[in-house]
Amino acid sequence: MTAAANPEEPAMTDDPVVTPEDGEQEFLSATNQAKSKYGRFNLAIIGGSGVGKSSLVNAVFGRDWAKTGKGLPVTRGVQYFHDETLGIWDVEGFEIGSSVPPREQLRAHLETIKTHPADTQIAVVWYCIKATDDRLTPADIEMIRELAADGLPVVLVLTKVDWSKNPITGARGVAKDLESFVEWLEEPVDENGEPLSIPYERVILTSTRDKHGKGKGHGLGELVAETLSLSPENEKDAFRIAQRLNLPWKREMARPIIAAASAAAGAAAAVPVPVADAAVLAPIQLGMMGRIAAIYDLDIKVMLSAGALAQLGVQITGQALARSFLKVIPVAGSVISAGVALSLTAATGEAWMRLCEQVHTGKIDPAKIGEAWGQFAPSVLDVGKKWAEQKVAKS
Ligand SMILES: Nc1nc2c(ncn2[C@@H]2O[C@H](COP(=O)(O)OP(=O)(O)O)[C@@H](O)[C@H]2O)c(=O)[nH]1
Ligand SMILES: [Mg+2]
Repeated sequence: MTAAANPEEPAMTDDPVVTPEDGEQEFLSATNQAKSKYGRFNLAIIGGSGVGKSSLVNAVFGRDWAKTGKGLPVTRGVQYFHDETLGIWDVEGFEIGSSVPPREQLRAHLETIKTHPADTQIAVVWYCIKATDDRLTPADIEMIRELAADGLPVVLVLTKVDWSKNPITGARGVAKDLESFVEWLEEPVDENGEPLSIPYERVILTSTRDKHGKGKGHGLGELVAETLSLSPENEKDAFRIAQRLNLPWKREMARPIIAAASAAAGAAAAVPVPVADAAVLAPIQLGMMGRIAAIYDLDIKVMLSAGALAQLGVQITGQALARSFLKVIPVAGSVISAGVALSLTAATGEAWMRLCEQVHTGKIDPAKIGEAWGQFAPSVLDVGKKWAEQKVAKS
């Protein structure tokens, strides 16, 4: 169909205002800026070999470092595993039979860690004990005091908890021994019944699987909530990004980014833009998408290797969508007004956020993100909804 055959159809142009390479650049620099703004979250996990430290990291952060063994051996009993968004200090707890007292041993480890760069410094500590141990040793108590003396917030994590289900009420419960251990931990006393001060912030019972090696685990949601609340203010976003259990936190971070980009798109179309020039919105939309990708900690390199990003940039220029939208909603006119630009961007941001979620949770292969976008890309209906929402908001 030519423009002449359909005079109402705005003139088409095949010259993209934004080339795929520009789009890719826009996306990547937004991602990189976001990543460096949020930084890396560093957690120390202390506990004997086999207590389940690696399993916890895997369950909460979705990193399988234990198997790859790509940690940096820092000193005997201390390893540092890291990627862009997460650093784990894996500390093997007290070596039985060591001639150095536990407190001094840990002191030495902490001093070594302090010689490392600022972006590797510990935010929170998970001190791990097997739930079946059902007591804290004097060495544990000394080490927890040493950590707190350094100003580090300590969560006492009981691992490998074996929950049983009451067959009648369905309530989850733990063995009597563990129950009394937890009671003691809530208000520890010495052998004379005198109160003991052991400066952990919270006790959390966890498991990463059931005793048959199955299931998703328990107590992990509580563990991430507590870790977030103990994290220093300027490291909370880094934690929200590094963890993989709580998706609503990520949405809470993404939504203001979508709102800001939508407003920027509206401003860019303050003087209405012909549909053919819809690509002026592309840099705004791609920047928004890059920032959202950072929140979901998506592996940009994997996405790039598939050439998917360049392809996306073309799909997202929004021309086709704008054109179809304007056709069904004639009152919008034949140009992209501020309201239409805003609606297009809001719908695109929302769709991209949902796609990122699917990739993040492993439901979509990052290498296939280009194909998947076809299913997630906002429809005329989605744009219409956003358009109606902002009409209502205005009136
Ligand atoms: N039943 C049960 N086994 C677990 C749990 N967490 C870890 N394990 C098992 O305990 C062993 C040691 O776990 P790992 O995470 O490697 O411990 P790490 O040495 O502290 O890093 C592995 O065989 C895990 O499968 C759990 O919550 N329940
Ligand atoms: Mg391990």
